[in-house]
Amino acid sequence: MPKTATRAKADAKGQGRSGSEASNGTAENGIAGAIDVKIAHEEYLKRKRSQLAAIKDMDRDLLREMLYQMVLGRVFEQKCAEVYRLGKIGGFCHLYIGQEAIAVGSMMALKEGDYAITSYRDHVQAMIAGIEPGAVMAELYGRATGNVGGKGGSMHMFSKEKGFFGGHGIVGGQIGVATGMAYAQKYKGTDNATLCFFGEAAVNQGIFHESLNMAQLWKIPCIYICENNKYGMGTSQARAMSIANIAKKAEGYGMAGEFVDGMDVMAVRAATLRALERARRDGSPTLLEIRAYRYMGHSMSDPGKYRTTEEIKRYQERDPILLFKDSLEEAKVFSDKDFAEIDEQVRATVDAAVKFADESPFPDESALMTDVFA
Ligand SMILES: Cc1ncc(C[n+]2csc(CCOP(=O)(O)OP(=O)(O)O)c2C)c(N)n1
Ligand SMILES: [Mg+2]
Repeated sequence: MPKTATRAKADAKGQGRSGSEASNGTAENGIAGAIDVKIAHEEYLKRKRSQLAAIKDMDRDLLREMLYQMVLGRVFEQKCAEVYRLGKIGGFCHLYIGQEAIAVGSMMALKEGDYAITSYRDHVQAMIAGIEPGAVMAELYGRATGNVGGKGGSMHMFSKEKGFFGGHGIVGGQIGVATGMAYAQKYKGTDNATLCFFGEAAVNQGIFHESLNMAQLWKIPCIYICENNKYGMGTSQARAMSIANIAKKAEGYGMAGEFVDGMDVMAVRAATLRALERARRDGSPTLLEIRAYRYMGHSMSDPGKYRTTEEIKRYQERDPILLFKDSLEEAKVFSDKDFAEIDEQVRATVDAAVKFADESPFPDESALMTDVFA
């Protein structure tokens, strides 16, 4: 994508209030509407100004790692799509392309002892947690060297050692588990917290409401991150939810709630740090509604008939990686040469991951009944 594309346009109403408190539903609700180019451009500039201000106080190495992880997530998953089409990956495969700023901005604000847990759209979160890209790719291939021995596949990355507790296939299931994880952190007297990622469609599940109620009542240090990518499979949020503004739902539990621009990695980081501060102080939970957009289908088998290519393009034009690069360049933190180096490092890592998966054996027959608990 050309670098200049992000300069020209941004999103329509309701998407550009980076880091602002939840407001009452002027936000667009998953449906492509008419774009006022002037407003869109102003919003883009505002987003960039806020990124430039945030970048100023940041450590250069950390900024590089954030960009590296975003690019790694993007390129790794583009490769997943490619090898899936070649038949090397079987079963489900849900890609995260377009949403990278959410995982990077939030997880890279964590400290030792904090936890993360997510849905089936889990490859990028797993790598940020520290699971090797080769182990993630080998898991997708169903190989014995995979992250969970080739038995979980795409949806079930997991590492207790890295504080990454999956990878869950039941929509909303991880919300209850996360609440228990954060309860344990408090019970043990730590000042750690748990990040719980889930999609906007999971908000309609009972477990969301039961968990938030309990977390606020008992002051459980869980940060509920709703990744609002506008669709639950092929159903837009507008067709499935009575209100547009999910962050507002926090008010029903007396909980802090914040709307966050998920195309702006620095806004995600800032909101997560605010939530972590609350959690570490006295265990107070937070609901963050972070809006972004998934460029690919729900999974690799999605024919995508429920949205137009124009709608997808509109979001690609305000891509979070291009915006971040633009800001880093303008702030003179990195040059084209640095970007090229990062790209090269990422390509080498992804190529090595694929080679590792390709050359790894399938699990031995003798492992068929091990780790089976049902
Ligand atoms: C309890 C349950 N109901 C239905 C499904 C089938 N299902 C899988 S993903 C999905 C949509 C979830 O969308 P969302 O929560 O917005 O997350 P996204 O896929 O957009 O990341 C559905 C309905 C499921 N896995 N679990
Ligand atoms: Mg969704």
